[in-house]
Amino acid sequence: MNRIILAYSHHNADLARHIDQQLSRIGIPFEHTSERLPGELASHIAGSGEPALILITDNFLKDRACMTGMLAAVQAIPQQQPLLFVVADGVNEQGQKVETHIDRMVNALQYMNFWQNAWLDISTQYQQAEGIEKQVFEAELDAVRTIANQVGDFISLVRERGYVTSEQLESDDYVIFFVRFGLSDWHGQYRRLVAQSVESQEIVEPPHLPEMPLASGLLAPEPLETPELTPVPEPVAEPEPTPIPEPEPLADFTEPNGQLTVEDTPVSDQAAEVEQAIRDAHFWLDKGYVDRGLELLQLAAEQYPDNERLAAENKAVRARFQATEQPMEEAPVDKHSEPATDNSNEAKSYDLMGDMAAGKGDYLFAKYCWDRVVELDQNFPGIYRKLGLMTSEHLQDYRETAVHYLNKALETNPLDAPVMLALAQHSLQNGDTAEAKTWYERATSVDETLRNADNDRQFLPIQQPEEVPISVQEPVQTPTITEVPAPQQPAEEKPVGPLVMITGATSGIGKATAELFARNGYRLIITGRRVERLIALKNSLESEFGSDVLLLPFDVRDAGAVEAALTSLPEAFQQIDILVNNAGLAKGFSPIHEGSLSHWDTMIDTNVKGLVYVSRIVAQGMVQRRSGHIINVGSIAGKEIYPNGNVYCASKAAVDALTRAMRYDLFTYNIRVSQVSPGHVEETEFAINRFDGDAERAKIYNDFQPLTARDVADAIYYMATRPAHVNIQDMYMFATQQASATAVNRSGRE
Ligand code: NDP
Ligand code: 8X3
Repeated sequence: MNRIILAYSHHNADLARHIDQQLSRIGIPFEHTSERLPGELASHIAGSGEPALILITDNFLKDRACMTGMLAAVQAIPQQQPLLFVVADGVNEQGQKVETHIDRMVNALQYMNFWQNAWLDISTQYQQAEGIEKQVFEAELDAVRTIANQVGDFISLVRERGYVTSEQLESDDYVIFFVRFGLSDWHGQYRRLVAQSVESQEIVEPPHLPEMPLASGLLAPEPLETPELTPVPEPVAEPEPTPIPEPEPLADFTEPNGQLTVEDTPVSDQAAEVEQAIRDAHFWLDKGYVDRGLELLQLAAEQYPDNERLAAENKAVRARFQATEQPMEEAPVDKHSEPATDNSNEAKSYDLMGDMAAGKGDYLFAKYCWDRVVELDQNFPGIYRKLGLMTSEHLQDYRETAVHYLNKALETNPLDAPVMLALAQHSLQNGDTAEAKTWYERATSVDETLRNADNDRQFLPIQQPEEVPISVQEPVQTPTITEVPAPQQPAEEKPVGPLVMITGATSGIGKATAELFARNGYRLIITGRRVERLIALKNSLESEFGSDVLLLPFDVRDAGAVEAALTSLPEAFQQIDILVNNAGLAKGFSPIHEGSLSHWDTMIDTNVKGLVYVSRIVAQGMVQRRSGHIINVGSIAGKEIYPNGNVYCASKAAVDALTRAMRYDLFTYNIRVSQVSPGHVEETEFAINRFDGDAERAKIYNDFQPLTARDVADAIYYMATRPAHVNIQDMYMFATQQASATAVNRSGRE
């Protein structure tokens, strides 16, 4: 039979020997390999074509010799080739146990930081070195940077391919091992052998193992020596034969894709992980890296949304740190925290690291480094500009982020022509030629040298050929044939339109509604949590329709934030004529006994409480002025229920009831209250949010034509533009192919 490569860091040789001793009882032949020179371990694993068991420990993940080339080596192992990752405790220099965790991506962060710090150490030496020594350090920097870049991906890969902990490996007499390496039939024998050797303390002959199931095309193994048996004590008097229980049928540990199934985290493990996450977060918070600490808590909260300890900690930490009103990145002034100069040195090092990475064309890593600079010092000179220009040019997948950086750069220098030119390019890529033209003109008004034929062709819309006047022989009172369009009113003379505020304007129905009102001359307050989206929408509404737009980012669930935003509006935006309560969402699709508390809280807090927090304040001004219109975005889910819709339906039923109740409260003040209740609507992020980002499950509109966001915007606009004496109570609307919440004609788009 073949061998199995047993790969590990030399620090963990004891554990490797232990596994070997246990399994070699039935002749499993392991070939041990641990790191020597950087990359050797990786090339051994990749080049052998043998099944492999890799011990992932803290030592392994922090060892340059182990990690060099490891990502590529594991990527090169074909899916069908047996591979088992075993995550086990590492050891420190004092021989004490060091736990290894990779079950959350937060854990990967720890290793990414480890390697970045290693990089920083070497970069300090590099800066001081000269001549040949400098070259040596440069090579070192490259190698360490590559690992820093890859360690996160490596951990993701291990998680994707499946792993077990060392305890899981040993449980039930190594059943997972036998299953993973295609030796299920032999587990019973192994079990009997273990039982016998425990009972009788006798040497038991190992059974003959079959050929290992290897991927086809792999080399035949060398003949193997019979493995040595574990030395056993002197034979003792023959014991009573004990009946050996028949092995139970093996559990199926493999999923269709061949990955190991690791069971849901048991409650006790969860508690330990939660404690670890809280400790990690405090580590950063105490050092003054508030945003990183909060991020760790947030990630943990996403993983364990129902964990009360975590929720309480999250709340307490946020209250403590966010109440200081310091910028998130600012370190609290604390005599234990690192002095400010440390931050600025670290920022400089990351900046340098980013420069080097960009110089070598490693743009993702450059972005990562410069993002860290921003984290350390938002005012680091030129950092947003560098990020914006580099991301625009080289990282197509980060276009929205690039626009955010560029806008931040303009905050520091509003006359930065190359930045404006880059924004023009983005507008063009978004299909917004009018906006592209505006940016181009702004850029060239600052720096004329940017104007050239290529740029003109790109950014200036093709001039329509002027109409050639028809020369008429007898030019007398001929009636005009073509209708002359009404002269455009110059922008500054445009009448000030009514003011409409739309919550949740960053996507879907809210965004379409904002565009429709802007197109028709309304002034707008657009709200939502995603600031970059609001900036982009404001820019496009301003350049396309010359609209007057105020962006007002806040979370509707946060009563304090709602109040703060709405009671400090600039004077020109204080008199809201129309409020469209649109912000809302569905989370989850489970029967009541399986629903998630956090999903329910999110829906009730957003769809119901958020709507009333906003309405309460806006309605106060309307009541004073005795005019206004509130339009709530309800849903057919508020009119009828459907299986698994429970809390979402309830929240929209609440919107339905509130619309009618608000009407009673407000009609004597001459205020209109309406609702739109749509069925399925596409061009929204509704489904992807409901299914927590699962794009497959979110494909619910493929086989019929639902309403579009614009259809709902039309309905809202229609209600808003009826004569003042008309109050449309509700528009209950479906796509033609949908007759009720559950009756959808999914026979294809008509
Ligand atoms: P989208 O997900 O595209 O839009 C939801 C909007 O709500 C986003 O702009 C989002 O902004 C905002 N929002 C969500 N949570 C908050 C929050 N806590 N604070 C502030 N804003 C928030 O979906 P839709 O356009 O479909 O959804 C709009 C409304 O339409 C919702 O009320 C939904 O229930 C309703 N609806 C949707 C239907 C559909 O099939 N799509 C059908 C019937 C009704 P950000 O994330 O930036 O904060
Ligand atoms: C959204 C429509 O049917 O998914 O409110 O609930 S539905």
